[in-house]
Amino acid sequence: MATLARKDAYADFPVKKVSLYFITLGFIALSIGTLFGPFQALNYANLNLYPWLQKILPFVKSYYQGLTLHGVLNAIVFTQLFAQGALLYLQSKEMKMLPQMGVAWAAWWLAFVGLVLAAIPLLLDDATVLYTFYPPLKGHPLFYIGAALIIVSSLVSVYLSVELWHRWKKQNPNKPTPLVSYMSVATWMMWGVAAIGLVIEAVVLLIPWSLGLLKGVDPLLSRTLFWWTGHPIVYFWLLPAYVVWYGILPKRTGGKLISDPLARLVFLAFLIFSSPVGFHHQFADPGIDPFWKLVHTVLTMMVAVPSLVTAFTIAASLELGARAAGGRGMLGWIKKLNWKDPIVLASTLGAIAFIAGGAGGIVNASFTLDYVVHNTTWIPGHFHLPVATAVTLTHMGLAAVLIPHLTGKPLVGLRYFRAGVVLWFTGMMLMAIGMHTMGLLGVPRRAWISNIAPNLEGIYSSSAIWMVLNGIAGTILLIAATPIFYVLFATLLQGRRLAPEERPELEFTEAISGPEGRRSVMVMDRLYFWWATALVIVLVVYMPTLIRIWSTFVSAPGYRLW
Ligand code: HAS
Ligand code: CU
Repeated sequence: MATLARKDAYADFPVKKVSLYFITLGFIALSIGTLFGPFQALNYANLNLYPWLQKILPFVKSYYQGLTLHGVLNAIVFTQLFAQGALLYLQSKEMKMLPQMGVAWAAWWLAFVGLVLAAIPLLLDDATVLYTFYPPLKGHPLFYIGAALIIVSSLVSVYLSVELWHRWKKQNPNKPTPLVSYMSVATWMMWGVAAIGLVIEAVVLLIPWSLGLLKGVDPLLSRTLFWWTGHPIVYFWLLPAYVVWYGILPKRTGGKLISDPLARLVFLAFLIFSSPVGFHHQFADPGIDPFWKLVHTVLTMMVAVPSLVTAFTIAASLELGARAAGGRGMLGWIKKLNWKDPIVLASTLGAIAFIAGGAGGIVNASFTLDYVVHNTTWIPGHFHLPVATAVTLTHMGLAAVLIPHLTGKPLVGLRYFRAGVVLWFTGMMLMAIGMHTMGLLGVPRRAWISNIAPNLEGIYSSSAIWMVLNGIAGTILLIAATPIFYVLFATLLQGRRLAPEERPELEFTEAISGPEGRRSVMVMDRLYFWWATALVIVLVVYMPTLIRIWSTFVSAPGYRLW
């Protein structure tokens, strides 16, 4: 083992350093956000530990403040920063080209400053508005300004990815974009269309309102702009994990991707159909024409199709590798997957959780069924499967390989990491069972129920057992998080570095059916055209409703409830 001077560590490929900075900042956010999770699970086990938490962390004033920190740091900040770091590196590595490095660092600084600005009011209980920041709940201007800077940073990442692709295309005019880069560019282009709603909401409504320049804002208009971004943001979280499932996972278990063009089609479908679906979060909102709710429902069902395709192709790729390693039987091959590999373990467990998470999503997307579960704990039960299990586990698994790969520092404590991953999966599955069932029994989401016990006797008696399960799951998750974060941060902070030839490689999957010589692949490669198509569709399904709501602008003043 050789010790290299720090300054030499990234000299071979400087994008490694900026990617590492994004990923590290993301994990710092996640480790803080995760801390509040068990307290929320225990709230739903009717244990109010907030007075006790206040003694250790005096700035925490309520369940709602903890929930805001949890949602913002985990769901919004961690996922975005990880995508910015990982996708930038994977695309640059595959294209063997550097992105515009100064711009990449500018994106990191924008995200960092945005995070610090938003964190101040969050920690001071001055922006307890939950991660959806629905008006008329009103937060401190710094929160909205910080959040806007974080979004601007993500848009700089859109530019970085597209610019790099554009340069590569100029140098390789008749070649199809390599697969991982294709998936990465499509993801960023999708986000480029998706983010517009939130940008308008922040710049035109929330920031001027919080600064006192606007007397009030229209809650329905704000919610509609929010969900323009709020649904596709979940695919912005998911697609970097899909990049790993398609581009890296099969390789690490000895398999191959079944079809390269099909993987492209999946990402193209996400580019086109991710955004025009936001009304499925607003089925219960008055003031939106049922016709448009129906259109968004149909498109929601369409956007589930690429995930169904993914389920079958990724399972087939895994089976291929496991059978090649001697796996037999209808399900017996599963034992032969390379479970010791952190990417395989974490991503496959995450994908298994997503089978249930996806099924729940389709229930939510069905207009009439959604009325039963809307605003109950069913909804957090649903989304912890895709985002907190499938996406977060995949990112953790990738980080366990990527951090040593980028830094040259050997992973510390792989066995602890694996144990943490299995416990994380177990805890999330148990919590999902508890929350889905409690939701069906009518327990509301986002409620400090352990603090308002006397009013909820009926709910307690019918769902007591599920509440206990929730508490147990939250405790398991606290135990799970400890070794995972310990291993990742101990790896980062150690002084040892491997010699370049000893560093772990990160190889991309090969496909059985490749892209060569296929006209369909070249058609799919016209990404500017598909990007414009995505924008047109989203304008068609949003503009009639937005214009109508705008024309009857209701000016609501701000409220602070907690
Ligand atoms: Fe959702 C609410 C509908 C996917 C996240 N969702 C939410 C919220 C979040 C969220 C955060 O229609 C709450 C927002 C809030 O705070 O109010 N969701 C869907 C639908 C899908 C879906 C139709 N959601 C996601 C993903 C998320 C996410 C992904 C995060 C990353 N969701 C809704 C609706 C609501 C909603 C309504 C509003 C409800 C309400 O009332 O408020 C679909 O895209 C899902 C398609 C997925 C599949 C599963 C495919 C399975 C795969 C794994 C295969 C396994 C393998 C392993 C390969 C069809 C790909 C094999 C291994 C072996 C060893 C065998
Ligand atoms: Cu959605």
